Amino acid sequence: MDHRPEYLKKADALKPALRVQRVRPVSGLPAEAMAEGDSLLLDFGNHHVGHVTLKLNYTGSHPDAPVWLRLKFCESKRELNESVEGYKGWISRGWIQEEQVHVDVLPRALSLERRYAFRYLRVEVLAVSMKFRLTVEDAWVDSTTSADDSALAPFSGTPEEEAIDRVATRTLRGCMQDFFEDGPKRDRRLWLGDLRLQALTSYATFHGDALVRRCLYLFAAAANDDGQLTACLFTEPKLEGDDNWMADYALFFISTLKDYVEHTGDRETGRDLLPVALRQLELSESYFDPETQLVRDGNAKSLTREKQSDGPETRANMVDQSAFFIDWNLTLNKQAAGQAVWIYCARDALRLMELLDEAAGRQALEEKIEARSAAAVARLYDPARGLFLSGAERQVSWASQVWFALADVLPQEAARRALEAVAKEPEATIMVSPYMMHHYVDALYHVGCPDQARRVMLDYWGGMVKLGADTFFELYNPANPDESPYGSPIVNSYCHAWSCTPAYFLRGTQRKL
Ligand code: RAM
Repeated sequence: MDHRPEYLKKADALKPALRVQRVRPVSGLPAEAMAEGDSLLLDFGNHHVGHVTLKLNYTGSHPDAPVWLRLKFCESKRELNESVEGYKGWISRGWIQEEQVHVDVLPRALSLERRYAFRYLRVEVLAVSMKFRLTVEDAWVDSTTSADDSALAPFSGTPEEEAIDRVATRTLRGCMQDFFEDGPKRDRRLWLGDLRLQALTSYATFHGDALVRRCLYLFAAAANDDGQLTACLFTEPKLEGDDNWMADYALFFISTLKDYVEHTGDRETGRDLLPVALRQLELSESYFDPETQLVRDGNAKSLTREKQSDGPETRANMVDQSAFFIDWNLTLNKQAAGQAVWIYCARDALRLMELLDEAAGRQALEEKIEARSAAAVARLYDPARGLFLSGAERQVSWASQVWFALADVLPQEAARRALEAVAKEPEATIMVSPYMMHHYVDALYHVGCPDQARRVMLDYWGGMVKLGADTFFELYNPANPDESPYGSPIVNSYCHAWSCTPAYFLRGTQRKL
């Protein structure tokens, strides 16, 4: 029987009402009347997600020609200096928050149809006639979120910690709309990998349990005919899974459901969705070589850019259906980390079955975990170097060590040594996203290094705070803050779901309770 329509009904019933707050700029108004070529910068004081209205009027003679405006919405100040013209990256320039509008009649309250994610708005006058000047009398954003601010307990720590917590919770708040968006600027989609981290952070902050439940049902409803979960989905104009499959993201449905049941005690939802979760494990069998019990090598090809004959690198290859995502580092070999992610999620499946008193299949799964852990130690681990190596080229990466630490494959002491050893390998393939950094911090806690975990978190996320972040970015490489896997930072998202987790760590909720 196809349960998807039923799942969709449940998801729809959980659609939240958005909370709206009208916010006006903290600087920029009142402003001088503007002639052609003039511009005005409005600063709304913090990051907002919402709809904007500008109250426009004029001075001088009755307008004898339309006003032509360019409006540029920016999440971070640095975006103000980036230009759309030079953009040649492979993600659509449609995401760039820039508009040109003509206003025929003044006065007018110009309400823009799109929702924007921004703090700064630059209003540039491309044209007014010489007979009048444009005035901006008022401006506001109807800022929306489904997060319940009253559920957020005050947090006290050092000033550094408090600043990080403030930015982290603001990030999650901005992403909490009809569902957990990955980024309210881009891609405005529900991604499974992001959802897992948003859910964990939400339990420690806004307590958006119903929103987590809704998102689990959305994924279940958007599965393909084979039961496979997509990496991300669209809800408009109607629910549809993206044709983008990631092995790790599908498996994280298990962990997200396990965390949800563990946190809420909602066994009914757990039982309802358990078959969807276990189906991901069944489907994941195709990633393994039955001989070696290892994830097949070759996943490094996933998400790499394909060079097109007619020009620069322009598009991502997301075609390999067995691809693990792991991180945005395009040179990362994913075999070892993929193996560890599978073990991690399979362990979560066991825990979920335990929570739901589901005995069937538990022993067989335990045996599989044993076999695949043993295969990893025998074939991927180099005891002399104390490191896991990945793929035919025996690549040393941070991601491999981090995920094997989280997967509990080695005794704690050896897992800790692997994390220490990789730090001494200058050639090791690095982590590039806050998503991967989250797992590094989590791994440090997990192997019993809370001080170092805290330090890494404060340095990394604190680095973004020092750059002036109101919300945490999708990508941040301290050594090169301009880095983007998309060809230019102009399409980067500066309020991004998977970056919100310092609030989860700071507020003391650990993955394994
Ligand atoms: C990017 C988005 C999203 C993430 C995927 C894998 O496209 O930022 O949040 O989950 O990568």
